Amino acid sequence: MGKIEIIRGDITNSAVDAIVNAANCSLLGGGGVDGAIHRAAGRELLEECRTLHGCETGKAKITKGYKLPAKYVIHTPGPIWHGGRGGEEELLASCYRSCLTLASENGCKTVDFPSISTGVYHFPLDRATRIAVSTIKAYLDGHEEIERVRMVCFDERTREQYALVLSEYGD
Ligand code: AR6
Repeated sequence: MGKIEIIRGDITNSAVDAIVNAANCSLLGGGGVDGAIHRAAGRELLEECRTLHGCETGKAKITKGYKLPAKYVIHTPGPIWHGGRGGEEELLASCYRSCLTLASENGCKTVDFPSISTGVYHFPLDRATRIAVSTIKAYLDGHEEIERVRMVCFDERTREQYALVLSEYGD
């Protein structure tokens, strides 16, 4: 209970054990939160990412945080929304589970997520928020090692939607 928090902010300012990057399968940077994370972390992040040889949608890979206040960056390519019949919902849930599993394996107690896939990848926000909150909650139930997970929302519409969904759980 109460281990999930919703805040409005820029995830590049998060001083936590791990921040999550809504990446693409190349892991070589892009726009949105991915571009912001690479700019703030510096060139060494891109150099480490080049050694990872990409990542499949729904999976995740971890790097150091370099110039970021966060110790690690967990990179996950979310699904591109194509109408929902291509397994997008299960792939989005898999992103959250894969990131949290890597966080646990690397001793991370505090993890901050952006709203994966709801920007350039156009996943409908109402569906994405429900998948994010339910998947994080289910993971935390069996994993006491993670002390706090925050959804860091860049805009007010996104913050309001996550807050609404979390309130439906009574949190
Ligand atoms: N901190 C927190 N959230 C942010 C920040 C930030 N600094 N900047 C943007 N957001 P998006 P996607 C929010 O498009 O839909 C990239 O080019 C943003 O407002 O960044 O998963 C990648 O390389 C939105 O709510 O990610 C991929 O090609 C959320 O982060 C592609 O975009 C996600 O928006 C991934 O698309």
